Amino acid sequence: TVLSALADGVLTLVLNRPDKLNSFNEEMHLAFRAGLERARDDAAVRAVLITGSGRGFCAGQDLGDRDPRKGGPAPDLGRTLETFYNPNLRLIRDLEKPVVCAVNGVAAGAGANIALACDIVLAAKSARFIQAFAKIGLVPDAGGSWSLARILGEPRAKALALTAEPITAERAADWGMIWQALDDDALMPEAQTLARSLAAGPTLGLGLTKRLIQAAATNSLDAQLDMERDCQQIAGRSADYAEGVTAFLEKRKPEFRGQ
Ligand code: LHQ
Repeated sequence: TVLSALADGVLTLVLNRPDKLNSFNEEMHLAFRAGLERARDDAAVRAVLITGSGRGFCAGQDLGDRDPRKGGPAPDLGRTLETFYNPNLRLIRDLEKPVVCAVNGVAAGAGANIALACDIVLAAKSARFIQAFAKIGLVPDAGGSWSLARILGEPRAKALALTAEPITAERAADWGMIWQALDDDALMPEAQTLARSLAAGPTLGLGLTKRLIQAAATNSLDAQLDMERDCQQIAGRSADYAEGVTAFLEKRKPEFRGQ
């Protein structure tokens, strides 16, 4: 349910249930988690690229999994989030390596919010982002209530979440929800080039950069200045910093090893 391949330091994870628009069932949650854990644990992985197979990116939870017409007690969705979604969201955010998301088609519900949790999001112009939850009586999850409010502010976050209206990739880019909307056939080549170039970068420094920018949301300037000091101290001792400066002085391209 998730295709995984490592090449040029990029671990590509492809959500792969195309006939269900790559919606999540338990098996796909666990396969996605295994991919993200590999990204964390395998030093050969220096960037991650997440995308979907077929015409969709991800339609959120597989709604066929819990058919209310079959009767039985109401499901405990809090438990579903705690068991399946939240660990994966935390793995993406805590990973000290860049995560690129190539949104190749519709991203709905938790599928949209998993995309928004990634570090650099590219989307095909034909893709749509839908906070589908309101249509089925749920609340935004997979970090969406947090990321939308933070990225967009209350007016747009509330309108998207309360109406479940789709927005285009171009509008998402205009609003700062994603980095770029690209022509459909340019999406994967551009995403791969970006992921490869990040994977060839100073991984330790990039990981610390991600940590700093994420911490800024809750830090005071004072706390952030302290954190920058501490991170720069670590970065300054890295082999990649020495290589970066040496390459600059020698007027050549640096060869970073990610250390
Ligand atoms: C699907 C799905 C789907 C199953 C398309 N499930 N089959 C967390 C905690 C626990 C539980 C609940 O949820 C959550 C978080 C969430 O993510 S809640 C939000 C769940 N997602 C949605 O509500 C989106 C449902 N899907 C749609 O609204 C549409 O499919 C969209 C707008 C994404 C795409 O529309 P179309 O391009 O018109 O495609 P389609 O609707 O024809 O879908 C194609 C096929 O994929 C179709 O199957 P079929 O056998 O008829 O060809 C759909 O039934 C299936 N599919 N989403 N979430």
